[in-house]
Amino acid sequence: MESYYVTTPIYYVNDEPHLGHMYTTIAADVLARHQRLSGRDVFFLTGVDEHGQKVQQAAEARGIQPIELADQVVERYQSLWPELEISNDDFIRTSSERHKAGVQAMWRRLENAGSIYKDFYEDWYCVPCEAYWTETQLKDAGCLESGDSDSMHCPDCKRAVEKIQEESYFFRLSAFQDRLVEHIKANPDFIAPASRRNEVLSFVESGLRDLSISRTTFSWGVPVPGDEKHVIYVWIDALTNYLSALGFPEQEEPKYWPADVHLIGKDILRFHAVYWPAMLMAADLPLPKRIYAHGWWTVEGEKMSKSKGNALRPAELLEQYDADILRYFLLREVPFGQDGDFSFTALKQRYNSELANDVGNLLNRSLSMLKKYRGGVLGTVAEEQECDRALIADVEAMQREVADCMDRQAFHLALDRINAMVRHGNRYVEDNAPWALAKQGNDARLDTVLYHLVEILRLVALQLIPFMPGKMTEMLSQILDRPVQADEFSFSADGGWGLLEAGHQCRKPEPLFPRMD
Ligand code: ME8
Repeated sequence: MESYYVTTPIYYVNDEPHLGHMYTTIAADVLARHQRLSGRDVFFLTGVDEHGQKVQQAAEARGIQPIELADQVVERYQSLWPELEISNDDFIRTSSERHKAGVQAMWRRLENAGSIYKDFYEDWYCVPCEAYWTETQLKDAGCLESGDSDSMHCPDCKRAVEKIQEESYFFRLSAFQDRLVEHIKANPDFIAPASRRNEVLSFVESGLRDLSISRTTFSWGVPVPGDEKHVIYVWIDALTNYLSALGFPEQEEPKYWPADVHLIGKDILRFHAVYWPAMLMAADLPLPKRIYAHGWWTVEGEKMSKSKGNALRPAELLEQYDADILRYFLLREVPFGQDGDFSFTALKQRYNSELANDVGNLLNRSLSMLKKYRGGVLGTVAEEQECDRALIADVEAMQREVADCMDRQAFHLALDRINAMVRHGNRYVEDNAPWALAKQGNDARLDTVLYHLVEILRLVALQLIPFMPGKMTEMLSQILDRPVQADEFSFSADGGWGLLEAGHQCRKPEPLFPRMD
């Protein structure tokens, strides 16, 4: 069986999960579920990033040990994911022994390859981003507050950077510049979307400097093997999670490696698309097939921030909305890769027009008519007309096109395509007017039309399972008249047209997406 490995970033434990973390994880879950339905052997990984100066400082501010803070926040993530129907196969913590072993083995491999040397780092550091900046980079980016080089800020997060001066190990990043450029050029799908690929390419082409990869002025991290006063740079530590979770270094060539896709936000593109591939090249390990950097959410037009107190907390959202509705909205509202704005008005509009009026209505009216005119029992299909054949052709085209969209992580287009199918279904109802057929006593045609409607609904629900696993199992239970599990289906076994048999009983419909006022 072909394997498929999808990852999310591992989230920092300095703060609680919010809408942004939820977004990437839902997107990864939708991919994982779609690939499982496609018959792939999927490994879906998420987890938390516990080390580094930022987490240490957050713990100090609360007067607790970093591991205590990590334990508290990990609990938040681990209880949230099931509520959002996240079907991850593993959850990695960077404080775990299996991970530390992976990081130290990675260090040794880089060292043995001659890619690490000791020197002195004297430049700037952004703690919130856990990123190094040179004075020249900061000046070029206009990041001087008050024109005084003692008060610089980070070009990415705009917060104050600090000057550090300490002995440090360095990774020979500069040695990989040409190979990186070559790899990115030779593999157009390696970094997505295309705008991000161009951004990375010009960053790499403008010249890479060696990277400081250890710190000595705090201790919360994985010690450098053989020189324990240094802790390994938190990004070297964190990126290695994608391998340590698979059993590296015990597994030299872990089963699911290389990853099919690392889903990340655009904020951490450089770490994933420059540092990580260079590390893997140095360690002589295969590179991930794809890195997809999605866009940034604002809330009601504003940047989410602690100080504004507007960071949307998943627990509060879940009190108001079903997980499936949130999953649908987040992936439908914004083309994956672009920035987006979360607004409650937009959520309600999309819900009412696409879920209540379109899918919900098609389900409800079809099963109601089946119940009313046929006691809920499907009849045999008489001779098919042109409009019936067009409907079937459209379903088959939808299945192919959705698969293609999902291979490109174009979630919004996949949903758009499924919705077009649903609208076709609703037009088919209007065009064939089953109520008139019933009145005329045209049983043969009535049975044919009702059969086509129920088959459409079944095949639409199958495509929507990855997006709304809860609602779609309810929908399929109504159609199949039995309790079902989201993971019992597959596209190959269940995706064909005409699998429902004459005589099959459907349930009386229960509203799946009642209108929101
Ligand atoms: O960066 N919009 O962790 P982190 C969209 N530990 N996505 C958002 C978002 C927003 N407003 N806010 C956060 C780290 N995200 C590192 C990663 S990986 C080896 C180490 C999502 O807790 C998005 O996926 O800061 C972003 O990349 C990630 O959360 C950053 O999470």
